[in-house]
Amino acid sequence: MIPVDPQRFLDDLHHLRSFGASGVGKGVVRPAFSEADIAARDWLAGRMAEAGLMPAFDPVGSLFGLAEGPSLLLGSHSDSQPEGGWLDGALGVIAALEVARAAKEAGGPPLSVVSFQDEEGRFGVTTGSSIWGGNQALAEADTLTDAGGETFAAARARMAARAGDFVTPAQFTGFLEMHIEQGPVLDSSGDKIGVVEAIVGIRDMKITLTGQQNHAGTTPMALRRDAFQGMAAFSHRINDRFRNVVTPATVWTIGHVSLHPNASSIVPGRAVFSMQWRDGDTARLDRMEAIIRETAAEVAGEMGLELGFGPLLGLEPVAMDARLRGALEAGAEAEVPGGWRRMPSGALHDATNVARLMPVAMLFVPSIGGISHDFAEDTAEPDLVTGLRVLARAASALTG
Ligand code: HGY
Ligand code: MN
Ligand code: MN
Repeated sequence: MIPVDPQRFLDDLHHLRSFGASGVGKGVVRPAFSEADIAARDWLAGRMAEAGLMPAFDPVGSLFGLAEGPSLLLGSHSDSQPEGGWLDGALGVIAALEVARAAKEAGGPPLSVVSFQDEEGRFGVTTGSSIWGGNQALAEADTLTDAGGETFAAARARMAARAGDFVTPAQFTGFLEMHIEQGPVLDSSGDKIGVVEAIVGIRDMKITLTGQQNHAGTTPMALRRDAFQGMAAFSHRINDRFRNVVTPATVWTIGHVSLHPNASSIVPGRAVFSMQWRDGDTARLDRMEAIIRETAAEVAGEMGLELGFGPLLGLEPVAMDARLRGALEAGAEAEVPGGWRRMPSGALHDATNVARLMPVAMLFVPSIGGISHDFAEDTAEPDLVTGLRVLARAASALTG
């Protein structure tokens, strides 16, 4: 097995947390292209070079540490949610760095490392790997905006001085991504490792309802065209309309809302909100889209509101590669006999996009309390090290 150094791995993981450390628990604020994100990527590039890997930034800010010749690729992302945990993405990047570094020191197999950019979707959905994997054209992605109205093109221009060409995928024989589970399954079962069978699909779009901005004291209820009331009615109605279509595993979220002008004494004239839905079945995702569009049109019609839909972003459900998955399963059984399980992923990951280019597989470590996308996200350190060892075993087996 590749002789990984758990202490060096943990030290690097804690160091990465210092970029954008929130001051609340172990949380981080390191959204894509923020100062903290770019500083973290510069530090990572240095660590890659020290490990004997060649650092290479691509035009969208994803950072690769390349081994010479054909290699197995390991990694994840180092950007965070606006309020993020210290392990989401970071764990897979630093575990990859440690396994590749240890392999190099031991004269072992060539392993490359990646930290994809904007996995957390400040601009799109897993933007950096989505472009690299060919799910989305760069020109199209450049027009995407974040919640503050900045374009992806303007954001990536901040890293232009570092950027080379896109890295050629053909040099990689496959991709392994280690990640925190971000849900309650392993924490409640007591298993130490989850080997992912498939990653769900996702759809995401902005919806805009426009009414009439007006005085909140003088405008009679019957005469109002209130954009917030429209959004609230849509949200309520959609839960009912989905009832016969969804399974207990289907999820949908209105997570970002922008009301205009957002003042107590003004009937809101405009509501822009995100509508996101996820499921393992493409046909169900499509049925849900139709219901969303119909219900929004119905509510807008009844309440005298104008309706607009933003671009529909999406990723299809993806099954993991049997051979790579088998290597992770064998590694898990060797490290924690009987203490691991196969499971689906309800979170999205860069692996979904990379699967368009090469075989991919993923492993999870437990999330304490099942909490993620929150400063409180955490995993017990011995569990982090178990994950590192399983990754190292799988990387050895696949390159031996
Ligand atoms: O939202 C997700 O599933 C991922 O964390 N980007
Ligand atoms: Mn992640
Ligand atoms: Mn995340």
